[in-house]
Amino acid sequence: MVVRSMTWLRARVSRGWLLLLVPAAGLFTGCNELPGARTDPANTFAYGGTMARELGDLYMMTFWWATAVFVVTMAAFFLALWRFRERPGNPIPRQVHGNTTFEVMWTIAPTLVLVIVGIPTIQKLFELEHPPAGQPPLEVEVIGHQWWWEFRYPAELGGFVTASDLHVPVGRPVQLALSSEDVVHSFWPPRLAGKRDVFPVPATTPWRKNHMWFNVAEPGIYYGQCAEFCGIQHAQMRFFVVAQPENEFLAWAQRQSQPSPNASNSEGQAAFLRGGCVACHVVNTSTPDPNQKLLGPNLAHVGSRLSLAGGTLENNDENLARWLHDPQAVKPGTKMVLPNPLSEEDIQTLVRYLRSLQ
Ligand code: HEC
Ligand SMILES: [Cu+2]
Repeated sequence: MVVRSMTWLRARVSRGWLLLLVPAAGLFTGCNELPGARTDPANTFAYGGTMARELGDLYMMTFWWATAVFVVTMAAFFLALWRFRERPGNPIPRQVHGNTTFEVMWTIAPTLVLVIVGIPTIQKLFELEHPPAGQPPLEVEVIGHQWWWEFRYPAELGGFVTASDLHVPVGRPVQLALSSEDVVHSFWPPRLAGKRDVFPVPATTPWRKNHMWFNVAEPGIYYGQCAEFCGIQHAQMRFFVVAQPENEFLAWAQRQSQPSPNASNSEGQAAFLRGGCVACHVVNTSTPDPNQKLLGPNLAHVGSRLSLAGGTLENNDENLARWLHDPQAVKPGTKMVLPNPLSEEDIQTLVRYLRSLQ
């Protein structure tokens, strides 16, 4: 079998057409306008802002150097295969093992390539460490939980808390401080920035808090995902960056910082108490006490969110009822464990109540 395929390969190689495949393969893999390039929400080449573009440029620069190395090496390889192929009566070619000139050449050449790729990479690392000066960034605390993301907005905006939806103003840099409430996660908005590991940060090691910044050029919804395997529902630990014009963003922040008009609905509150939801949730727009560790998202404006349970479900009445009926069936392993199953009536009351928290 092996012998047969070697004969097959040799027959083709000697025709030389394999040489053509090499640059062709390079062109195809380097192409960033493949079908769907602009619509795939996780396409890192559909740059959403400055950070994404800078990282993309760096990647493409490395990619083209790697392609050049590949083409040159493969060309030399196939040339040697062809030039020194076995022919009847040919003597064994002169052996160049231990040739000093070659040894020096193939030590210097890769070193040069590494230096050429390395210098701009390290330069960029330092340059991209901080958001561009000039505009004060929006600072948001990001907290990873198994399996949802929490976002805490700064005191100037009201110090409110959201889950899964990270609203940001278009054009302004966003500076995130990342920490985890449990295991190691990784924050990744593919069209906006790279991945950043998110560690548990005890008070004794505050330097473990990681940071990330990006800006968004166009209004829209940008998909995000936890990129570190963090347990059974790792894949359902998503988020959405909702980029809005500054005035819309400020109006949204204003609404989030005030209690929803329906928050004090007594029927809803009673069902919330009866269901034991208060063990893990608050419906609260005031700045959270950093020492208060809640297992579940703050539900103050849950009705206004795009999704439920870390992007598992679209946020609508039907899905919320499904979630309250049996969270474990929707997202097996979720930390939302109800003390008692809810009555059909309480589910309906809670759906009405929570969905009205806009
Ligand atoms: C043992 C803790 C716990 C209890 C009790 C609990 N929850 Fe949860 N809840 C969670 C956790 C954890 C999540 C996040 C689940 C995930 O995405 O994996 C969650 C998510 C939710 C969400 C989705 C919120 C969002 O922004 O994605 C809603 C709505 C919700 N719970 C409502 C309730 C209601 C109503 C009750 C009471 C009947 C309740 N929960 C009881 C822990 C709890
Ligand atoms: Cu995670």
